[in-house]
Amino acid sequence: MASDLKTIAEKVYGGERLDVEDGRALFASRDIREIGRLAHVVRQRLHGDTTYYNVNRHFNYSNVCALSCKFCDFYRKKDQAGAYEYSLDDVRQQAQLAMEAGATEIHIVGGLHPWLPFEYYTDLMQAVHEVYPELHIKAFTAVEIVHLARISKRGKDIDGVLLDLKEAGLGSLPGGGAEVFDDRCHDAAFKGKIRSDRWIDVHRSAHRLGLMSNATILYGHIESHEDRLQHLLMLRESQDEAIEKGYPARFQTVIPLPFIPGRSEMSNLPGPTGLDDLKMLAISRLMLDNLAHVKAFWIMQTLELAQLSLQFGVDDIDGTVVWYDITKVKGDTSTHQEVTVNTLRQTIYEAGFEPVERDTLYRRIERDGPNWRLAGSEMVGTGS
Ligand code: V47
Repeated sequence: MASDLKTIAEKVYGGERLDVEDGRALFASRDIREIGRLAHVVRQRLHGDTTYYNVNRHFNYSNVCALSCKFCDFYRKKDQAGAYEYSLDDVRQQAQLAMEAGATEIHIVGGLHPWLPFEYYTDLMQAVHEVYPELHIKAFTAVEIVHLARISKRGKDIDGVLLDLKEAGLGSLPGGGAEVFDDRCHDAAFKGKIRSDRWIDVHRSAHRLGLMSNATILYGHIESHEDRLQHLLMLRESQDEAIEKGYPARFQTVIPLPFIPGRSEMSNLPGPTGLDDLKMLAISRLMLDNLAHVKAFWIMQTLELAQLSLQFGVDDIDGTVVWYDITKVKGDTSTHQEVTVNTLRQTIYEAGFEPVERDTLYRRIERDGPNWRLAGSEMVGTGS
């Protein structure tokens, strides 16, 4: 029997898991207020008024990519205008800047570079770690990890790659590269990328090896509501497995990413509307009962919508970011996309919530300018 929002509300109040029919009913419903209200019930139960942000940096080591995904506006082919790859000295400089600013996290991803050797990636981790050991390195999507396994001369498997990176300083995996798990979408928009089973395999390995990770879904392009729902259910199933098997790590956060047409090959598509953004965030909160956090990535959803989304199930609006090269909103071509801590806090306060600075693992941070510490421990004296 098809579900309606009344049945779903009863389940939400009773703390019961929503099933696939409930998910279909949520996507089919036009009652955005009720969907938002229910997601808010779950969010309040889990986090009260707490809303997380962090002081972070993004670093894209290279935009050169062997793939040519149609939705992607970031990749360049080698020798194409605008193609770049950063040296280890550039990386050290980034780590130094992150240290001076008192960042707690650096998020490092790049294209599938055709000739950089495996050692570049471990050296990259080590370079950051040597300059600023307190900085949490969240790096490499599952797609990059599979690429590293392919290029490693000694034929490393996924576990081997993750262990080497971990030893070199890797702290956790970001959620990128998942796109939409559906095969039809895969073949039409990101053929050549790993499929859903491989993406989940990599995260399973990370969780087994004690590396926390995040999960994304790229929505608002050629996928259907059913594709979005199946994607969320696959993530939920994978998290169930991590919990049941007692893996030391799991998915922390889901980050629904709205498709930004930019100058991609799919720039003829409009991308999702604000209403769709709110609905997607709220449904993610409702369906993913075993993931602790839902993040609106303000770079993509905009800070204005991220603020509103706090009433729609979201408890995290990401961080200060500073430089971001993968998507640019408002037709801008600059990679400088930064908000200050004051703006993030003000945005959260104004929406009626309590801003809490977190580290990558959602531990509270106490801060005095660029100097910070995990709540209750020694101050990290990083600022200049
Ligand atoms: O993997 C690429 C997506 C992802 C476009 O784990 C696009 O904390 C929209 O994963 N429009 C990278 N999205 C971003 C990402 C992320 C961001 C913030 C936090 C975390 C985290 C992860 O961006 C890519 C891809 O799925 N992407 N092109 C586009 N045109």
